[in-house]
Amino acid sequence: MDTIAQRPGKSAHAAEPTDGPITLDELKMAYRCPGTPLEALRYDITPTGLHYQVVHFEIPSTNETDWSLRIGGHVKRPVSLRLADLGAWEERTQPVTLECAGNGRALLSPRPVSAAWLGGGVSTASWSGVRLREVLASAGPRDGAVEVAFSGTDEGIQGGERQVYARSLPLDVAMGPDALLAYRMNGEPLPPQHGYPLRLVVPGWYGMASVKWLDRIEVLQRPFEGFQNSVAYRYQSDADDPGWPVREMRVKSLMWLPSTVEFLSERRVLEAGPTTIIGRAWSGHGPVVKVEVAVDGVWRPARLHAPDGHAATTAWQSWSFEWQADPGDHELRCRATDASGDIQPIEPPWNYQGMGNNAVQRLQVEVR
Ligand SMILES: Nc1nc2c(c(=O)[nH]1)N[C@H]1C(S)=C(S)[C@@H](COP(=O)(O)O)O[C@H]1N2
Ligand SMILES: [Mo]
Repeated sequence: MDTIAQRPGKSAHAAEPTDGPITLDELKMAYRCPGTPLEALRYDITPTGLHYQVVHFEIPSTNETDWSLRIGGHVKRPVSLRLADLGAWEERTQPVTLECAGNGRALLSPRPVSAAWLGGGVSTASWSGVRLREVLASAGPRDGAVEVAFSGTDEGIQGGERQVYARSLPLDVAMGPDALLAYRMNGEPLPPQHGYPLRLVVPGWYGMASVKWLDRIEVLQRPFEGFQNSVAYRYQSDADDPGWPVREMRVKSLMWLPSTVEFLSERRVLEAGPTTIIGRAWSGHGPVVKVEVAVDGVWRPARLHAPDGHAATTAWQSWSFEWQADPGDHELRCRATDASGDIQPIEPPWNYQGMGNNAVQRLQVEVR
């Protein structure tokens, strides 16, 4: 198990959780980290410009001519690779659902002060690149290796600590079949905001693991103690609790339905009659096995669609629910269950940094 000690006196969030109004700092973070609009759930693969985005500091001006990927640490042969060198390995393309671990944070009470996500911090892209394990194997991790650390070219200050954005993975995950070193997103070179020229993509894990603007990989003999592992991204009960590391995505689902949306309030209005609610469901703990929809508190099974030509373990699954909408105000909710038996909670699970909120979505609609 991960036993990284939390650093005394350091906190990932600059302010205490609050029930007060959204602050100017949170508004700045919201522009830096835009979410996917709910109606983009119509797409199995989120169009690139609608994919949510997280940038901790600033988008670095990485330039492909100066860039290289260095792999070192506890390896037999340290290597340095240019983008063209990755052509030596077989290219793979796979759809991967990424969700920010802070998604849903602003729905918590009190609200941890950071990126004030509602529900839009989740999207699916088709990523192309080479398998991380094949590239790592060429450097040859030595006996005694336990973790692999990845760092980007972006640098900033968080918790008073100057740092480059860096995260680690346990060796078995890094050497697993799914992790990709990706150089294309939806068939195009990575856009600047999504990690150009190369990023890590770790299916099943919350988004913080998928390091963008990747230029360094280090194989380690002991657990990594970088800020983003040992201070940020932990399930903590309070500022002094070392907590537990945030890892795989908790089971979750979202829904959308055709309706007329009111400016500002996003209140939804639709005509009485048959209507199809559509949605997506995902989990980092095995495929989703069941989705249910509640209309005014009565749960009924939704239809879970077969994965669209891809493995249900790396990307979300689509589902639908036929609803006979009768006039009146209604509350719709949806919840998913995964293969491990985990089911979404009705009430948000609270923790100090607002991580992993997978509570059921609620949608208010007025049927006329
Ligand atoms: N180098 C670097 N990688 C990063 C981040 C970052 O700020 N810097 N943010 C992480 C977080 S918290 C998330 S949720 C995902 C988001 O990926 P996206 O912006 O491509 O959607 O990138 C991750 N990789
Ligand atoms: Mo994130």
